[in-house]
Order: sequence, then C-alpha cells, then structure tokens
Amino acid sequence: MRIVVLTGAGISAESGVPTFRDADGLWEGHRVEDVATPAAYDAQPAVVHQFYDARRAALAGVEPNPAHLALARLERAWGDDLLVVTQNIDDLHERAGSTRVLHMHGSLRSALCRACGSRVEWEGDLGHFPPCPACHRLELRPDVVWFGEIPYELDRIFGALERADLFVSVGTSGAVYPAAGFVQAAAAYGARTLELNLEPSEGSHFFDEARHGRAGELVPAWVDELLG
Ligand code: BJW
Repeated sequence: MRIVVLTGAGISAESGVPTFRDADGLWEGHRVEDVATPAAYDAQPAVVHQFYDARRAALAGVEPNPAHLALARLERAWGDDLLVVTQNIDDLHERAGSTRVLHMHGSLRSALCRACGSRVEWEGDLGHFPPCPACHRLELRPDVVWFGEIPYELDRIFGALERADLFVSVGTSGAVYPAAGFVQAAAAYGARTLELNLEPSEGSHFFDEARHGRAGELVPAWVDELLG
C-alpha cells in the first residue's frame, strides 16, 4: 500500500510552533500581506527578514512531538512506499527521523538567492543581507513559498498522489491551494482518504474518513493501527 501523508502547521502545534489561522496563530500578530507575499518583501524586506529570522531562531527551542516521531516510525516500517509532503517550513519531520519528506512551501533551513536562483543551506539570520555563497550578490531571501508563487516539488507530489492507495492529511486547515486540493486529486486517482485534524478542515467533507483530535494522539494511534 502506497501512502502519501500531507502535513500542515497543526502537526507542529504540540511542539510549540504556532499555527497560522488558529486564535493564537502566527498571523494574529502579523498581517499576512505584510509577510507572506513577494510584494511585501519588496516593500519591507527588513520587516520580513525579522519575522523569518525569529522563526528560524525559535526552531532551536522546539522538539519533534509524538506525531512527527510516529511518522518516522512508519517510514522505518514502510520504506519507499511512504512519502511525507509537508507545507511546514520547520525541520521537525527530519529531526524526528523522517527522510522521505518534500517541503512544498520551502524551508527555514535554506535561503533563496533572487539574483542567481541558488537555494543554499542556511542556519543563521538573513536580516543583515549577507552575500549569496554562490554569486556573492546581497539578494538572499527566505526560501519560502509566498502567495502567488509556485510551490516546490509539484511534479513529484502529483506523481505520488497518482500512485497512492491512501492519502492522509494531518493538521492543516485546507485553506491554501494547491495543497487543499490534494485530497480531491488523490481520490480521483483512486486513493482512500483520511483526515486527522483538531477540527473539521475546510475540505473535511472530501475525505472518506475524518478523525478529530490532537495530532500527538491521533497520528501514533493511526500508525499503531497500520503496523498492527
Ligand atoms: C491541529 C492541532 C493539533 C491545530 N493537532 N491539528 C482563490 C481560490 C483558490 C486559490 C486561490 C485563490 N486566490 C489565490 C489562490 C492561490 C493561493 C491560495 O490558496 N490562496 C488562498 C488564501 C485562497 N495559493 C497560492 O498562491 C500558492 N501558489 C499557487 O497557487 O501557485 C499557482 C499554481 C499552483 C499549482 C499549480 C498551478 C499554479 C502558494 C501558497 C503559499 C502558501 N504559503 C504559506 C506561507 C509559507 C511560509 C511561512 O510559513 O511563512 O504557507 S501561507 C501558510 O498557509 C503557510 C502554510 O503552509 C499554509 C497552510 O496553512 P496550514 O498548515 O493549513 O495551517 P493553518 O494554521 O491554516 O491550519 C492549522 C490546522 O491545524 C487547523 O485546522 C487547526 O485546527 C489544526 N490544528 N492544532 C491537530 N494539536
């Protein structure tokens, strides 16, 4: 059985990473249009860098939770027939031990050069406009996908959805496309679909089955079920 798991901010919530749209979410303190569009970056690069530099620094203080660890455990048992597609830019799946992870909205652990297009591994801040290691221009921006930009890895993701027997969505509101449409794509290709989320997502009715509760409990229980 080939499985694709889509994860969103809700899977990292119990690690202490704020979600986007919950009451205490990340964008309560930031207007989305101030930080999550290329136009906003052009207008106020220092403000946008400060926001992402703070989120990158905060990664040092958080750990994978039982939901990340359960998906890594599943990968050890399931091998190449499991793919995790995450909308998250944190690195908690990798730190839990998952290796088959696609970051469709980019990563805090890399920087993108607007001059030469290089994606380079990055640990520290970007707000002081450091030179690109490849072309030396001062054009490094956060390597994240903002509204109006094309997400990463779509060919591989849709290829995996086409082959999937089971599609599972964890901790995402279903508010942002194209990820919000993956459930319909997977179903059209013939996969069974399962939602694991704190509450019904915007697309909950598209799933064959939905279980509602905390990812830290639902995901380990689902993995236990699969592994028998
Ligand atoms: C728990 C929990 C716990 C809490 N346990 N659960 C009109 C109609 C349709 C589409 C569009 C439209 N107008 C524009 C568009 C396209 C646009 C879009 O979707 N806009 C919508 C607002 C309508 N999309 C784009 O622009 C995308 N690009 C694109 O479409 O390119 C064109 C194209 C694509 C493909 C083919 C051809 C053309 C790009 C989208 C980029 C999104 N970027 C962001 C920021 C990334 C950087 C950063 O992190 O700052 O990505 S936005 C933000 O939302 C972030 C997230 O990855 C994304 C999704 O959020 P997520 O993960 O779902 O989080 P929340 O907070 O929304 O939900 C958390 C859930 O967890 C909740 O349900 C909670 O209940 C739950 N939860 N605790 C379990 N403990």
